[in-house]
Amino acid sequence: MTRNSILIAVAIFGAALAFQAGADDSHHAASEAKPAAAASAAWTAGEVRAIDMATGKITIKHGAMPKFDMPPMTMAYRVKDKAMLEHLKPGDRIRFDADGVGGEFTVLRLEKVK
Ligand SMILES: [Cu+2]
Repeated sequence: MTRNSILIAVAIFGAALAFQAGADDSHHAASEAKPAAAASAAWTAGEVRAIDMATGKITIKHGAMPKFDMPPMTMAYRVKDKAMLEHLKPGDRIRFDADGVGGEFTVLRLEKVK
């Protein structure tokens, strides 16, 4: 190795380290943003219209969901876990939090409301 090629190698290594540090910083920022996003997760009020245990879907007549730009409507959601559908029946009042998972609106949390 010539002296010049060593200098170039050191420069490339330095640039790689700087790049990694930059990537690390953005990862750190993203993980810091998570608690805030979780805290702002909003419950949406709804009423159960139909339950499909076989497909793991629930049809909900729900209020406006600003996060999806959705007006009040009745629609089917996938549920994160089919067990969430146990003890639910049409007519039950609920509140829920949903998100887009794999391109489908998916209920992540759900509670009965009295
Ligand atoms: Cu909707």
